[in-house]
Amino acid sequence: MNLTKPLRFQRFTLAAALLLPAHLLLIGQSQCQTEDADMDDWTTAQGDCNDNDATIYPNAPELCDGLDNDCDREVDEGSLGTSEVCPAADCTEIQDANPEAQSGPYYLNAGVYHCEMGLYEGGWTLVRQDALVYGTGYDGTYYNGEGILWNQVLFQYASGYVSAHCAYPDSITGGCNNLGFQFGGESWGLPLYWGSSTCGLATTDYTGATTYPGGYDFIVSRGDSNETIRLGALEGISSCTIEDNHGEAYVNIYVRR
Ligand SMILES: [Ca+2]
Ligand SMILES: [Ca+2]
Ligand SMILES: [Ca+2]
Ligand SMILES: [Ca+2]
Repeated sequence: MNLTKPLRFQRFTLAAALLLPAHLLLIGQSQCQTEDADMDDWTTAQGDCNDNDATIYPNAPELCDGLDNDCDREVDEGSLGTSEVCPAADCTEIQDANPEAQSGPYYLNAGVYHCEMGLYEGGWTLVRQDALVYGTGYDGTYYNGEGILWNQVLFQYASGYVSAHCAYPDSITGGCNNLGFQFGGESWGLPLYWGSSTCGLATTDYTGATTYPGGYDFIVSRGDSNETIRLGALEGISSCTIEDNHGEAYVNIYVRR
């Protein structure tokens, strides 16, 4: 019987005794009784399903690398969009694949985007932060130029106000608002509660497809689309009475499926 313990065992035991609670110390002792080739503190007998790769062991973080890191026989589960190795189409796909995914930046096919997972059931891809709205015209930028597929757009109030007959945000739930939007080549659209003059501007009525989930935010729904999105103050766009159209507001624009 060999009473001399291997040096590695002695070092581990000393470190473990200083750092680990007793039950973990016992685990450490048992694992050192067999080989741990990749030094990830798990032996094959303990469940290391690849003892030649230290990123692979039971309960390891599941990396986006084409491998089953946590040894549960599923490859890359819950890691979609966490690396440029496996980009997602959009934030809706990430949330579908991992309902626990948190808000933050993710890798999409179109680049790195902020995904909003907690707001209004989540799955939102931010296609523009702080889009400018002003009363005497419109920002010429078409957002979602990358063509991310959507069937809902969230216009989230960020800051400021703009006046074009009625002021946004103060009047948005009170019978009128001055915001309009344009999807692709469509006419400018009207959300619910539109009450001010459009001055003959060609418009598409989205009254039945507009919801107000809270505050001054509003969601517009329609069929699947990858169209661009533009936002403006309709009275200013149609140049009917621009003298009173003062102010600037900023709106975040999100899409989801
Ligand atoms: Ca190992
Ligand atoms: Ca391993
Ligand atoms: Ca896995
Ligand atoms: Ca993996």
